[in-house]
Amino acid sequence: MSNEFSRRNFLQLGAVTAGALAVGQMLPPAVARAAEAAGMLNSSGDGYVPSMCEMCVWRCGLLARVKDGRVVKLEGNPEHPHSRGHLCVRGQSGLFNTYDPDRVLNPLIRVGKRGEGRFRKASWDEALDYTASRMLQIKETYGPEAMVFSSTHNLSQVQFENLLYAFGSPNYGTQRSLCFNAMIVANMMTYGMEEPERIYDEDLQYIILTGRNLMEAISTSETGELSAAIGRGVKVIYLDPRFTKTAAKATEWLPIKPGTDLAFHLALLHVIIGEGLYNHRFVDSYTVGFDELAAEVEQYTPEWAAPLTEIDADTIRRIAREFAAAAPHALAHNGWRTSNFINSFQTQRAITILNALVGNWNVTMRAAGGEGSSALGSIPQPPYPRISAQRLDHVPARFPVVPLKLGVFQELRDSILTGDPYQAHGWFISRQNPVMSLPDRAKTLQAFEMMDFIVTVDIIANDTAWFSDVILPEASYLERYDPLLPVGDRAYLRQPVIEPQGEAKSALWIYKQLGERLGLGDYFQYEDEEDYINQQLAPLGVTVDDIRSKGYVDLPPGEEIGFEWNTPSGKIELFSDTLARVGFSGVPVWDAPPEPPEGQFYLLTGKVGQATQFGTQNNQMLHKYADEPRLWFNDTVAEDRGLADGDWVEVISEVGKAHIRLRVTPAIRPDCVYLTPGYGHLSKGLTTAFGLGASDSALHVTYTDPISGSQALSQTFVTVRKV
Ligand SMILES: Nc1nc2c(c(=O)[nH]1)N[C@H]1C(S)=C(S)[C@@H](COP(=O)(O)OP(=O)(O)OC[C@H]3O[C@@H](n4cnc5c(=O)[nH]c(N)nc54)[C@H](O)[C@@H]3O)O[C@H]1N2
Ligand SMILES: Nc1nc2c(c(=O)[nH]1)N[C@H]1C(S)=C(S)[C@@H](COP(=O)(O)OP(=O)(O)OC[C@H]3O[C@@H](n4cnc5c(=O)[nH]c(N)nc54)[C@H](O)[C@@H]3O)O[C@H]1N2
Ligand code: SF4
Ligand SMILES: [Mo]
Repeated sequence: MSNEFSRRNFLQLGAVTAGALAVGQMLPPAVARAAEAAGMLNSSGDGYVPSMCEMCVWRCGLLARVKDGRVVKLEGNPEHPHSRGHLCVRGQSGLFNTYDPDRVLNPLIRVGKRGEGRFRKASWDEALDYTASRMLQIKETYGPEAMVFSSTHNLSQVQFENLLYAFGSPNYGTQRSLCFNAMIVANMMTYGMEEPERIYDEDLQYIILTGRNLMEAISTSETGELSAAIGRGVKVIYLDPRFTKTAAKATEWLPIKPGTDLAFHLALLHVIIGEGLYNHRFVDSYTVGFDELAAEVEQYTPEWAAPLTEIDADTIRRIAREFAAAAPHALAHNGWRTSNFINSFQTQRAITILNALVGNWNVTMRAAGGEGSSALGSIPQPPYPRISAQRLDHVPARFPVVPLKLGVFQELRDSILTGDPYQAHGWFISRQNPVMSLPDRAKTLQAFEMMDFIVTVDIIANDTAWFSDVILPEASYLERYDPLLPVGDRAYLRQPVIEPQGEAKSALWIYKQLGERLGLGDYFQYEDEEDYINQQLAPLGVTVDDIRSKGYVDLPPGEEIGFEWNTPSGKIELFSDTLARVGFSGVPVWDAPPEPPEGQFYLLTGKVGQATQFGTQNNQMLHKYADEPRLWFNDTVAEDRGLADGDWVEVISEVGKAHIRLRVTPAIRPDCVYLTPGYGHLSKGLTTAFGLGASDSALHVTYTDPISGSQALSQTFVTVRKV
């Protein structure tokens, strides 16, 4: 990364505070005791230990090479279906997260003002006693619902949820509404299941990727499958207003106008139905509502969609015919982070229905195989207290078809500010950086201001921890155990490759200790992490010591259960009565997204291969690989406006400003700009990342799809001016 960002000044500034946070760097390494006892490491700490990556939520299997008690290399475990012997660049860099000089290695209690970054070290006893007493104070004064909990998907989340449900709060914010609510709710309404499994087999011929940038927004196994498919000559149609690395590998890149993917897919449905190209047998046997769908899409001709999408009608018609001809060996990909516009649910519905119409089911898609988790033991616990308080995210009251599990996190944040239907007073956060990941950062910080107490569990002083009252340091994924992860017919183990540095502890330990102090000890009936895993393994007749060196245990084959569409009609619902009954259209309909006013641009976001979200920019190895974050700006527009590559500009939205340099490029539509997410950190405790780039979260206006509760990230419009 470029040094042009006078980082040095920031480093000096940050040194007092950030330096005080970390204490354990260069601690003498302690050989992981259990790995040594199992013979995987010798007494001087040399060997290999199998475990799982945690640099993103995909959790590939890894083999950690340990030398002199330090991790020196991470490799993909060939025995794990998510990695198949490979780790992506983030996975390979994971040891730099563990050995980050900015790691927080002691519990910290805030001493300065919020956001000032002044903390003092505390013992675990003090930090946990203090946290529990503040949480109990809030519970006694305002009720348990006044404590908000939030966390992003992780292996110990089951115990995080245990803590919050036992505490009695209905208020739980997860990344889901920031990420994939639209896709999940669309699949639920259509198929009665969350997400089908995609099959990239030898016969696959045709893929439509709608903003699914698999070459940069990586899931090692699926990215590998797509690469192999491309190698076999599979035709890939890729829709994205940006020319991404996936666009570069695709057969055709369609720089669609943002927010109009719905029009594109409605027109595909029009052609496929109008020309009778659908799979009649499949539609007759497995779907309901074909007539209603056909009546609705009759109006959505390719000629109608062309001016909206800026893709010509002949191209749309040709793609519809090619897709139908390739079916059932064709796949319309649902995408992952599908939260672009308030019409994202309708877009997702149109995509799911497209797959059903041509009968791709069981060929390129199948019901996600039930993981053999039911074969694992669970930890005994009493029933949870009944919760009568409404949820601050207004699910289900304002979002009748959003499952409780998904929720609407950005709405929860907004209700903290409005106090509707009641005022929240405390926030418990784990493995999440909502200060950066929620849209409109200033609003999130205002919500923090309303809090009497904030506690964050993290491995570094991320931006959220920086504004917290207590930071509880988790041991990194190479230093700890987590609950077993069932994938297919095996359950995989995360185990310590090295002993935790400093005073860092596993989340399993932290939640139990806190639970006991909150009077909820009965909900945490495990002695320690190994006992937890042994209780999970008990029905299989093995212990953690038996599975360490392989890193997994085989699960008994699950009972063959016939698959049924879990919808009210028991069929694929092209028309959904559930939607119609709560006042939404039962079939997908065109819903025009707002467009930027004259002179403004769509602000696009999107992952880069070298970073995960808002949590890895401080990793010193990834930092070396990362491009300097700049604002992508169309070359012809730049010329018109007299702007040049490298110019500093001010980007202004309705809610925030950013100061950033331009990357002038033909790789983006003239009406869009793009900013890499994950930069512009506020925490000076991140000495590598602080001072780099600008935050798109500070610019994002909060818009929510009224059906799925997904945030709408491409719906923010900005002006750009030279400074
Ligand atoms: N390296 C890396 N890999 C990751 C992650 C990471 O942080 N880093 N995160 C993981 C997670 S949590 C997720 S959810 C997935 C996300 O994976 P993807 O769903 O692929 O998501 P993004 O990269 O966020 O966005 C994809 C593209 O959408 C485009 N886009 C924006 N608006 C529109 C629009 O209106 N129409 C169309 N067609 N395209 C549009 C953007 O230009 C961007 O290139 O990636 C996962 N994999
Ligand atoms: N502007 C913008 N906003 C977005 C997106 C975008 O592309 N652009 N993407 C959206 C998407 S798809 C998602 S999924 C969300 C993600 O939103 P978040 O989940 O809030 O973001 P992350 O950066 O993944 O936060 C993970 C946090 O976990 C910490 N961490 C890492 N390892 C450990 C560990 O072992 N233990 C603990 N306790 N903590 C650990 C990291 O330091 C980091 O602070 O953001 C959404 N928001
Ligand atoms: S995709 Fe990369 S970062 Fe994510 S778990 Fe796999 S190796 Fe780790
Ligand atoms: Mo995500």
